[in-house]
Amino acid sequence: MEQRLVELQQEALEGIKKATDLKELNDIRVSYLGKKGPITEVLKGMGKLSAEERPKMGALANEVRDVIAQAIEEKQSILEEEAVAKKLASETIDVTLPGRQVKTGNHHPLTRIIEEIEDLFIGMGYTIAEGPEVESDYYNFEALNLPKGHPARDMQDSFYITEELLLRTHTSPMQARTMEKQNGKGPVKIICPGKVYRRDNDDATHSHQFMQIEGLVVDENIQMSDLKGTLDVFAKKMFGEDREIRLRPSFFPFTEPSVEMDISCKICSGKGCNVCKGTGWIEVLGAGMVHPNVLEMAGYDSKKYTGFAFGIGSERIAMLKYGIDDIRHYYTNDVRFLKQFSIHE
Ligand code: 2NM
Repeated sequence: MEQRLVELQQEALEGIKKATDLKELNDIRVSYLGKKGPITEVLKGMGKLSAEERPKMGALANEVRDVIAQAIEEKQSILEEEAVAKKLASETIDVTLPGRQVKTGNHHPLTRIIEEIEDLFIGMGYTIAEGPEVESDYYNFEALNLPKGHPARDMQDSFYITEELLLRTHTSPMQARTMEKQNGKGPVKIICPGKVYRRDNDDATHSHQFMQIEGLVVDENIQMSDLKGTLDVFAKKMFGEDREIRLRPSFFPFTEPSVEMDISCKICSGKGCNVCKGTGWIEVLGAGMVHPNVLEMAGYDSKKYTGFAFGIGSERIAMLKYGIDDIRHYYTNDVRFLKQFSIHE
């Protein structure tokens, strides 16, 4: 019996030593230490032993069981540690690997120009006023000194929705609305950016929908020199400090006098080239002193208040600044075009 117990201990210890995973180890525990295991079996035969031998054999059987249990416990913690180490190794992250590149978009060139112009005027104390693209005939024309029958209101030139409603042909209606809200008092200093619509056949320089930024300053003692100084700041900030401006007489129904502003050609510095068509000057925008009729219709006393206004075509400014040769590039969204204005990579 003693011999059998020693053999069992040896067998068990060997099995434990060879076990490679926790399941195998548990099987060993069940088969040696379980109720139906060989040790229990040996103890059942103790009845045949003498009274002196019985306690000795009992003590030995307990010892064997304890040795096996102890060995299983030790092996178990080793296998558990190994399992954790293996899991950690398999989950290791190489923090030195370069990350996957995230593709980012960027602002559209027109958006960039508009925001740049907005910032420039905000810096001079202007606020931004935005309004509806579907306008009434009154604000789009009447309030801007374009009475019924005026040639610029021709059905051929505007997108009418009803007799009284149309897609605005400029952002000036927003300026008429802003002036009107003042109840004939106080200064106005705003820019109105936004989409405008004209019935035109689209080509390299025309689009039936485009973006405008119009400016308006109304106060006591506003003069032509204020307009010229403002436009000079705009031209230099937009196109470079070495640019010069010139104002040519022009005509708009809502301003008197009216002017068009040119900037000196950056390409040839005034000598004449194909960009400025040999003149040395490039037309940039229209402007003028707000017509007394416009001020009066908005509720201002035109003897007390004067003002200047200007209209900037956003597409044209961006075309000049970035050297874009076809207005349609803005709207067709070819990524090869858009990518050239990316601030990334
Ligand atoms: C231009 C040229 C000249 C203009 C006038 C007004 C208003 F509402 F005050 F009468 N807003 N914008 C104006 C003047 C616009 O665009 C070429």
